[in-house]
Amino acid sequence: MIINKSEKRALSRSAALGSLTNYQTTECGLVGKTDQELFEVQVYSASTIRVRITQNDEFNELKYSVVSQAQSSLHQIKEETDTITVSTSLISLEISKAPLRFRFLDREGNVLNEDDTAFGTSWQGEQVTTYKKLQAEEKFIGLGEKTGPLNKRGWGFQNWNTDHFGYGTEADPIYCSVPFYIGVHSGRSYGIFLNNSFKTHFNFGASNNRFSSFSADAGDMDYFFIHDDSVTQIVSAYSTLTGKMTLPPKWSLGYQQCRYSYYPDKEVLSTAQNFRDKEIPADVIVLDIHYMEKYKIFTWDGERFPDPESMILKLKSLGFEVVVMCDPGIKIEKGYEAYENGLEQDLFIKYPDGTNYEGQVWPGWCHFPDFTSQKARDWWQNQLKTYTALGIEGYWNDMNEIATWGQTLPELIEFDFDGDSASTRNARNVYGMLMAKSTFEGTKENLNGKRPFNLTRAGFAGIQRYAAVWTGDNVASDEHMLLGMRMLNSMGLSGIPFAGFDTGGFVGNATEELFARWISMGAFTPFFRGHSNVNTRDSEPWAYGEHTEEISRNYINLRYRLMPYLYAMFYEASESGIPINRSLAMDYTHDEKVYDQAYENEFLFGDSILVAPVSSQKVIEKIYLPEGKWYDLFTDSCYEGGKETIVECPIEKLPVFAKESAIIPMQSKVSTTKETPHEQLEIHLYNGEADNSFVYYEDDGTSYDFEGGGFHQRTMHFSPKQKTLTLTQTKGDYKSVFSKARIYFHGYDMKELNTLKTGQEDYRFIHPLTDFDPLGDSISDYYIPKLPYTDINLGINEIKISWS
Ligand code: NBV
Repeated sequence: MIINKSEKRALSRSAALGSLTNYQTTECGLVGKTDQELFEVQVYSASTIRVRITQNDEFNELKYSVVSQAQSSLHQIKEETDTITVSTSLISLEISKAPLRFRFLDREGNVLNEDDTAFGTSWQGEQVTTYKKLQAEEKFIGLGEKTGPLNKRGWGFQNWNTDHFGYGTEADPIYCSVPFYIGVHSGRSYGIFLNNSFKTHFNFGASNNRFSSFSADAGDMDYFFIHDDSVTQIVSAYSTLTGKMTLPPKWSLGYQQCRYSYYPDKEVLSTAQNFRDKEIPADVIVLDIHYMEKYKIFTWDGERFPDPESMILKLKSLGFEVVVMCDPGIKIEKGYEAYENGLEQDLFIKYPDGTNYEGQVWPGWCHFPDFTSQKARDWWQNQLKTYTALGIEGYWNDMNEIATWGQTLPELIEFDFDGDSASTRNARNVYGMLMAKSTFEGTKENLNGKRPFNLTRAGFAGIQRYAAVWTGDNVASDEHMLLGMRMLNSMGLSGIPFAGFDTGGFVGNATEELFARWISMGAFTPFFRGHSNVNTRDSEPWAYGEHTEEISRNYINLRYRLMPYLYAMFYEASESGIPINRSLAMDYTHDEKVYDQAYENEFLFGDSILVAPVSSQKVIEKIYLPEGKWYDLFTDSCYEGGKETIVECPIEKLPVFAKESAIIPMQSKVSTTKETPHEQLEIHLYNGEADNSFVYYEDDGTSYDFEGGGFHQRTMHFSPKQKTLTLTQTKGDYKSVFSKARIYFHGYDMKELNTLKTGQEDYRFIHPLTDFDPLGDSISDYYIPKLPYTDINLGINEIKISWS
């Protein structure tokens, strides 16, 4: 009996992509057909090729993630009997004709990634999956905000934005979905971004030893394949595809203090005042849901906050900015302005019969604005004026998965999807991102040229264009603290540079040691905020006793002193997409040790500082330093890398190292990012063999003037062979706050630098905790003895320092 193809499909449980019937070349690639499917290959850049396959007559185009365009004249096409090859200068995509399968090779002809020959791309009902042959020793990293290990080989994940209070260290899915991962094998790497907002599934050789796969519950198979020489370049190419973070206000890089919730206004003010009295730097106080009247967004609780305007002014005079909680649920209540107005303008999400959906959340039964429509986004912007008019410049988008009691937003709810109409099935994963977009673009417009700070819990690929992302309701435990580090590193690998966690843990109570360790690590994360749940113990830096307070002060001070370095890293991230927190898998991709569960949490904070997260229980720990020389940031002891090393890590001392040849600009102590530091910039130069460059960047930190040239930029170049440090002529017309610099030489023999001065004082990155230090006499180990230095005047012209 002969069974034709459609009968076969009906009978079989899974049907794979058929054979090529015809194709034609296009400007950017080619488009072709099989009996039942339509497919297209488009070149986006030498490193990025898109493949899409559909069983429909045309492709559907998801509007929300990809911001770049396919390019012509970057590729060549060659047809042979069994194959068609589309190649760029970096990738060859070999397409076999019968059956239609895709194989990606590098320019030397090595296989990077190939379809499983039998399954290729297959359908089971509406669900579409692409199966890729597992390569020998293949590792999988990235995939955004995911729990589990750094190397996700053997694990499976789903993307379906979900509110997950106190999620477990292996829970999945949680709040934010980024369907982008990086595969590593045979000394090479590649990235795959699945451009589909339905619920998606990733299998990295979980429960099988044959394939890795990625699926979407419906819609097209639409993926971008990225390959370049390094993981860093792949992440950068992904950020070209899905967009870059714009520079946030500098104050948002300072320490942010949050609590669910500070109220009344007196408590808010006294918390802010405490930071100043205790000389602990901070920039932000966050107002969680209790500032609202009965949790109704755009209102204030009149008893707790009778005069928000004057409270905000007082906070500003103390050097604090305010961030306010924004929940999407609009309470159904007669007379409530946002409700009445939203109803009138008909902008809430709906059931198919046209009635507005009602879901229960903090304020009670609510409607939800349809952020997938321009009309609702405009409305939201207008509503936000109530905050911007008060001088509020920081916004926090929460519960935007959408979270409702019961956590099961019905799948039949309808969304505008910017004119394309969609149901919960394809709108849920992008809803949070579009709320964040609306808040960001709206407040940016309302603030007339000032940069808003925007934070979100839910997001999708591209969220970095609109908001920082934090990892939601984590738990006060050592495992969660270390998991948090891995999650931020994974988010960095997935295009989200501005990421953070609730320092100290949200659910449950931290111990003194846990808080101390967590805040030390938090100082080395892009978004640095302490936060904790209602009904937990107080969790400010001073709430855990004097010793922990001192440790907190030390590391927060260090964070502020590192601001010139950190701000330059933010600038770099906004330009190239390279994250601030970099898993060691970025720079040391093919070093097996990096994936070892004992070392997988380690990361580089910017170019040159390595942080080894350690639990709060440990006073001594084995860490791994990759190849090269590493200097203990606090003692200057030099370690040879490429091996495991035992280090002391009493609770006062987090293992932090400067990389050889590092150039680390720092400033004097300040209590907020707004305070002008001492006019003398510190430039810390570490001895090493490799040449190194650092792009120094400064601007006013608050406006968008940098877009029109209002910045100050110069490259610092260190040549160990020539024994020179060169500061190029400056670019841009912003005047630096630093008129002088002192260059400190680390790891140099004093004699070698006899042309320079010898330090008169001991140089310290952190303050020794004299009264408390358990190491007693060995305290001197925790600061650097004497450093040679030289002073220079900074101007706009090139400066060259040389030593003999
Ligand atoms: O607004 C209250 C909390 C907030 O503090 C937390 O950071 C969010 O992740 N919010 C969730 C709502 C409910 C938490 C149980």
